[in-house]
Amino acid sequence: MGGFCFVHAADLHLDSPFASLKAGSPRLAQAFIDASRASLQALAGVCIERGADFLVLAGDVFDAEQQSIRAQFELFEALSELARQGIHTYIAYGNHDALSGWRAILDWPEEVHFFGADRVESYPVSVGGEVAAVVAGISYAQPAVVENLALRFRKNDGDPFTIGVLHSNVGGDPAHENYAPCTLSDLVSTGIDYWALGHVHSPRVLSERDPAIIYPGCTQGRNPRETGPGGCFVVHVDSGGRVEYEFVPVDVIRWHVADIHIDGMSNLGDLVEEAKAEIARLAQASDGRSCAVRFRLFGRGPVHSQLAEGGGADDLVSAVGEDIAPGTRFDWIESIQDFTRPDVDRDALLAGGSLISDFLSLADEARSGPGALERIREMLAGDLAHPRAARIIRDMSDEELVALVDRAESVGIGLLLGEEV
Ligand SMILES: [Mn+2]
Repeated sequence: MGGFCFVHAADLHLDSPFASLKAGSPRLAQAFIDASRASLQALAGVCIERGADFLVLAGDVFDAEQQSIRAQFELFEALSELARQGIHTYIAYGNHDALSGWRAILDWPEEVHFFGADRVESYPVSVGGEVAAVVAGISYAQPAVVENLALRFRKNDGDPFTIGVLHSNVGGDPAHENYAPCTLSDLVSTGIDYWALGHVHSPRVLSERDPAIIYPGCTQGRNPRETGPGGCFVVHVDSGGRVEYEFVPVDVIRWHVADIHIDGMSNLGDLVEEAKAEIARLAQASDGRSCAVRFRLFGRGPVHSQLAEGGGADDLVSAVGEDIAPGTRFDWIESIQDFTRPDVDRDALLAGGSLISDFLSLADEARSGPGALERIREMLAGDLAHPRAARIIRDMSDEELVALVDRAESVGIGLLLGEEV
């Protein structure tokens, strides 16, 4: 068997509607739609430049079961170009693009292979006239697959190097829907040599080798929860079956969440300056890509009340960010979230023995650990009649809940001191 190279990507979500962005600015939404197409083209470019023999896409290529015509043609164009270069593509569908959905294009190049949903299908891959590998995979028939599909895979003695393509929640990650759930040992026990997974939206290597088990993450982040580089894995397999791989970014707009502490700042000008400096750092770290940034403000000082008087933190967005011009690089501020606290001597208030000191002790207790935070979470969620609002509280991380307690403390101090907050 000769050596070969392939590229592994997943969760392209090509026809994401960016509905929440559209409401703010149609130009911004267009910039993100352009970015999803450009990152697909960059992915195809990586396949060609790295001399890949084939491309593997592990589900959620499309965002919607009823895939948009635009996105289908973009994929058709990109994969047809790869086909002309002799590069085959193997696609398994996931929860967002299950086979039950509608398809506009039926006549794909013969180099593009879609896995069915009835059973694990295997394609032999020839390199230099010899079968170098087998690509095995299965698609979702319906969006919500609860079966452990990993158990259907099997590499037999004497089979060549085998790549398993599957959209799956491995190890019951609570941050993702629990579709086609399986365990790490389910994957290992199949004998498959490389697991090309999809579903988790950040790059994650679950097992380095024997077998390699990898989530490549999404190719282009869509919201502030999808921060950091989006890209694919370029995988080299040598003639002895030894695997080497490298993460290669293909994202066009990169998401960041940046925290700024106002302690020691005397006015809003300092804050704007710091935010601009932070954007410059993020832009540098993003290698010339456009940046979408969410700022979170923390700390205590005079800037807190200036923010309130000045119309709130969101008023700063235009002072810090810039307009989006189509086709050019930009730094866009998604939001500025204010978790700052009033400029008071908290230690003196806590020691004061008044109602305020009792209030501050309660706030300290609320932040004292996961158990205390869980009680707060349940109390808040239980008080909310609207099920969706209750779910938002229940889904909050400990960090977000602490930020909420900080904010409540800040408002409480202001009210107890008779300040306008
Ligand atoms: Mn996905």
